[in-house]
Amino acid sequence: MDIKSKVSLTLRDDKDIIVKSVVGDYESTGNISSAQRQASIRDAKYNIEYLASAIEIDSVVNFKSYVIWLRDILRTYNIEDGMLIDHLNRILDYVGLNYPSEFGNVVETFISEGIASVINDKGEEYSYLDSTSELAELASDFFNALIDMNKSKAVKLIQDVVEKEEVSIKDLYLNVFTNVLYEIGRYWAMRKITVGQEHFATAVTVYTMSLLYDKIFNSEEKEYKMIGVCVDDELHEIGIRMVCDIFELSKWDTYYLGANVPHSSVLSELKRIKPDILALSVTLASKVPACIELIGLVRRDYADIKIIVGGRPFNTDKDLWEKIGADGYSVDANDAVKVATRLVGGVYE
Ligand code: B12
Repeated sequence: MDIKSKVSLTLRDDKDIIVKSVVGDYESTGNISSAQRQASIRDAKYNIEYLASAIEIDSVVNFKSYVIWLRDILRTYNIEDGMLIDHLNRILDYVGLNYPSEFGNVVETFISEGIASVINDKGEEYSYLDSTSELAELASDFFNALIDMNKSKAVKLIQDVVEKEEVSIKDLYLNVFTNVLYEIGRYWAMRKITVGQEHFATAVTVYTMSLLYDKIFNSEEKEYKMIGVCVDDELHEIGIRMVCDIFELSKWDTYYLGANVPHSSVLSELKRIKPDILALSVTLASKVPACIELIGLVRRDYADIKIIVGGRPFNTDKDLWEKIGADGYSVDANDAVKVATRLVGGVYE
């Protein structure tokens, strides 16, 4: 086992003790309620989990992205950046005091880069809807209908452009639904909308996508087969749903297995369906280790199946797909078809 794997394993095994030490210290420095203490413990566990995963997958970039995301969330609660920096330093101090020095060296690289990004990242306002795309106005109208919780308006906006054949399904997926969901996530993280609004927006988007299915699924002859799946414990399934739908439009026979699929179920479907491509989707960087594990299992039994990966951690760290032993990656669902077709020796039209 290499040093990074040892460190991440140790951090996970000792998570509770580390958190007790880090959060316990806070408790003794001020008055905090029991609810605040529980929230601190939960958040500190997430932080250790993300740190351990980032170390395991050797991706400082993903840890920095996580720390900036956390900083921005804490700011919405008026928690100063200094608190986060202090928290990260406490984790580092704990590792320095309790484990061999080479563990401290590994953790220090990640923590110091994380702290540097808290300080240096400007945290400028941005929007996923500020786009030069011709569909920016439609995306913005759809977004507003969702946060107003106006389901019929949202659905009608999309049905109208589809009926008039003004927009292709690929464009709707990539330039409307994806951007809108990213913006919904940003609004949720900035506490500009509630969890309920976020869940509603997600459900209406999935519903609207399903209304397009008679245009996606047809009985045309298919040349290749693919299975699309989210790794174990990963609940974000809309990205891989889009990937599957766009493969289907490109004359692939697709098998969308959805969210949170145990490794054993993926393996049994591989045996049954015998696809040319297995497409794995990950959104949370902390689930990349599960993806690595699954790739290892597939390689052992199904050497012929090509594996492509995609999702947020791979878009954040562009070298990650290669490091974890996948055959291909693409930033979005459209390019995924090109990559896969090339991998199976086909011609992309
Ligand atoms: C909807 C949503 C949820 C829903 C998901 C429901 C569902 N049916 O999928 C629910 C409520 C379950 C959820 C839960 C959580 N979520 Co959430 N969620 C989102 C949200 C708003 C949209 C996700 C989405 O569908 N995006 C649109 C799709 C199309 O984009 P995509 O997945 O990136 O896919 C594109 C590409 O990446 C690529 N692609 C994707 N997969 C693949 C695969 C292959 C092979 C290829 C080639 C390409 C490819 O193609 C796609 C389209 O072109 C995002 C915001 C965001 N930025 O994405 C937050 C977000 C991802 N969630 C977040 C968080 C924190 C969580 C929770 C931890 C919250 C909590 N405290 O409980 C949990 C974790 C649950 C879990 N264990 O997985 C954070 C993650 C932050 C981080 N630093 O990691 C985000 C970014 C929100 C935010 N801004 O803070 N979430």
